[in-house]
Amino acid sequence: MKQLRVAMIGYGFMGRAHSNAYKRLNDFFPVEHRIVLEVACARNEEKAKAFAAQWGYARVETDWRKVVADPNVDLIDICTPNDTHAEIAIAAAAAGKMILCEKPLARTVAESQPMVDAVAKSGVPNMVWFNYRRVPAITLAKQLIDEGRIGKPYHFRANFLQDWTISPDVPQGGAALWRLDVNAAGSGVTGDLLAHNIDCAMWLNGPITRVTARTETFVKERMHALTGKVEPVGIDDACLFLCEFANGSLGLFESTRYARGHKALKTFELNGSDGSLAFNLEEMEYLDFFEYANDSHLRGWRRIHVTNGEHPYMNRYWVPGLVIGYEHSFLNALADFVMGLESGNPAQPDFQNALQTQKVCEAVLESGRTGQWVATGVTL
Ligand code: SOE
Repeated sequence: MKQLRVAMIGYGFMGRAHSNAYKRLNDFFPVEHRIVLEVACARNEEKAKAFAAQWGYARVETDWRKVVADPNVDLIDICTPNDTHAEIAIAAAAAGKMILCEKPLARTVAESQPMVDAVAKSGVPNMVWFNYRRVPAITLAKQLIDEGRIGKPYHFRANFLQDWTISPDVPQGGAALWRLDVNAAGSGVTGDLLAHNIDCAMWLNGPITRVTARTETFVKERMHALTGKVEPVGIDDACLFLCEFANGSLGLFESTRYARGHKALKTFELNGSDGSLAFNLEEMEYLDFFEYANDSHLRGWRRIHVTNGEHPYMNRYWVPGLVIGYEHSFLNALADFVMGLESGNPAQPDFQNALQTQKVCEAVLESGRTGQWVATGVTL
């Protein structure tokens, strides 16, 4: 039995999602490593203490540099706002720690590349928490595509729609709303939401080569929670883009925080010569599949209830017909990471892979500014 001593940096929503995964890994997955919740780190000691007590971390720290230097820590989990990812990850790699980093990898490609270089130099295991790949229905979609059941892909379309920033009274910045502050987040829906869709899209359908985008900031000024002043909003509130994939198919993506009534409507559809696949996060236990090869009088969409033992990850959970949820996507991701350590076949997406998503995000934002098609430079 090996210990895997975890240092959690950050205590927000993602800190909770990841902590839940650490707590449950050894209950559900037969891995050799035993997770130890070693230390929770946050600048605010009271918040760190409350988080550690709630989730069962042994101790707290207020300085991430001490955590990175701590010989009793094996793995650094970066759950802090995007502007801090690079500095922490580069220091953690230099200290020889494994790194799990919340998405997106960083704010920009320029900030991400040194992170990729740092883990390459030190050779530490690393992964980015693009959790939706580990929703069993999406993993099943990947399996069906790899089995050749879709044929030649023609179209990939994806949405990620929310509505929580419509009110101009929502401030920007600070612990709760750093996602609205361009300095902390790097971008708006592109890095926060479309990054998930781009990661899944390139995993399922290969590299995105060119994009053309239209971004919009509907609320131009918001009070900044830290300064108390009304300041310009620098993030994209909405982003729509068209793209080309290296395999010749066309992509259509939309994301917004202004789709009244939608909280997290994340969907995708892939249409190929021999079939189509469709997924909707609001019904995440289902994958819809149209197979053209059936006898014509039987042709039609079928709903696969992705809960059988032979479906991805599901043999680790309950009995056929019983569902798992959002939190299990993080648990499945962690299991893949730890199994990757044990098998010597590292789990994806690692930093190098997540850099490719960052490149697409950056090309999308550039196109939003210039109105031109932009090549992504993705190398997968
Ligand atoms: C934003 O509301 C958010 O929490 C993202 O930051 C997550 O990555 C996404 O999965 C759900 O929405």
